[in-house]
Amino acid sequence: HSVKIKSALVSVYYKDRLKPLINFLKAEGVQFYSTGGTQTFLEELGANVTAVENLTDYPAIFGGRVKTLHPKVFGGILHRRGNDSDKQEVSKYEIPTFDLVIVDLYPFEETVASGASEQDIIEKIDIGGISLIRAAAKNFNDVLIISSRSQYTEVLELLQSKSGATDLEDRKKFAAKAFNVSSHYDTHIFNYLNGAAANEPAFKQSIGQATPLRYGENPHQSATFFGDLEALFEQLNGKQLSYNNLVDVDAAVALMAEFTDKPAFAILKHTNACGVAVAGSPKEAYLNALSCDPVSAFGGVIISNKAIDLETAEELNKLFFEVLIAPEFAADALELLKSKKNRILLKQKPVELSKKQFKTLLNGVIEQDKDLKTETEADFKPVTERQATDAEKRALVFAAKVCKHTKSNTIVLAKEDQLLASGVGQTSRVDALRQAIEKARSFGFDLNGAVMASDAFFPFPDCVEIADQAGIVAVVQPGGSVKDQDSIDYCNAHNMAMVFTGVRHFKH
Ligand code: 93A
Repeated sequence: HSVKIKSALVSVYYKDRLKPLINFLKAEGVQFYSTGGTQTFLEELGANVTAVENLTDYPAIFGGRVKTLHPKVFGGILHRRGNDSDKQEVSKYEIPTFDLVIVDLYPFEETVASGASEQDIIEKIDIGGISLIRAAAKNFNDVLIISSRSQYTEVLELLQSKSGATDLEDRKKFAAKAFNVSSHYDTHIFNYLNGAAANEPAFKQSIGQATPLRYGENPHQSATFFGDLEALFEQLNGKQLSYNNLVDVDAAVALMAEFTDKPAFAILKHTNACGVAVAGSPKEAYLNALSCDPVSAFGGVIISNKAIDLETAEELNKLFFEVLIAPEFAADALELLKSKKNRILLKQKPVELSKKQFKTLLNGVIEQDKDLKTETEADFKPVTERQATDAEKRALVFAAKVCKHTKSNTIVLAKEDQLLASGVGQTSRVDALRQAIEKARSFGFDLNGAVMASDAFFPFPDCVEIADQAGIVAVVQPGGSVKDQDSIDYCNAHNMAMVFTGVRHFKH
């Protein structure tokens, strides 16, 4: 049966993102009940709110440890709407009726991860909130439960489509999600108290809430995302991220983490950069990144390490792209970029990412540390007679950073602070180099004076030879081949500078 929402009990830890949903419910004339901090937030939005304390005639006590744990609150959730004796008790004890319960639990897991003291961690074991979730989920026959901030957008869309009402099927679906939330929550508490968190594989720890995706890598593949995207990004515009978007966003964020200083832009397609540049301003960085390969940039995922200002937004607005990620968007820039409804705009939060990565294979999972090693000029070991100039060294550092985030085998060609071209995912390094040279030329780049980075050593001197013939003057590579000397000899005979890093960066 359909239930039109007339009243809602709201108690949430993270308040941001709740605004659109509250505004909708407010317009539907919903009466709100709420706990302290949430009440203040709702009142600021102009909602009509009754404090839980006024409902129960009881203050929050013991520093908030007991605030919603009261028969009037739980009775308001759990009474059976169609049951005559329940109805009598409801009127006898003056119990309200809640059609909707919204809870976002104390962040237990995050508090553990932050290295907080045991006392702080224990205070983050949510008791009232988890009970509200369980109660409302149990009574899905009459009540809709929203058990995490990650569900707000989905619920808003649902309620909008049904004029503020829900069907039994919807409520049951959200009840199942609620027990997913509560069971994960308790598992984390168990792990913490059991001292097991440290030994647990990262892939098990990271399995967060499940969000169904429209489809996987291709439309015939079904897919689910496990995790909390909203902890990392605030989505300011656009449709739900697809499987491929998520993969590219992950690659973009990892690449851009290499560029923290001057304004930088990267454009990615299928996890590889087709444009990267560092410059004096975001606009310049964007235009330089775009000029690398404006053909591939179409439909790409773009990332900036600085706020998007209006002049940059005006340039971006000319391109069809899927996703734009930035730490901040100026109000006027955001307004302009929002003109395309499907464009995904993500404001990246300054949250640390997991240092582990894993994938399935052979019916198992492999887990490894992420490749977080970045070479600087100090790591360069000169191996040729001619030393790289300062400008060449800067370009080599830049090229090595991009190379590290490009699929193997790869060769990356760069000049100063701009990617010229790369050869990606080739079965031989020579093929990667040839692809890069040809690609750079096809976009009108002059390779004279350019530098090259290789993700792994050169087994033969053929790469430096081809590079030299194309005009490339400096090379960075890990070294370590039995035939290193052949490549070094070739460089010495042709006035090329080469440095070794000793660090291989395969990426598959
Ligand atoms: O300490 S609690 O377990 N005791 C409670 O009775 C209780 N009721 C709701 N924490 C409780 N909550 C939690 O408070 C909610 O899960 C939510 O995370 C938070 C909202 O508090 P406020 O509205 O004061 O910011």
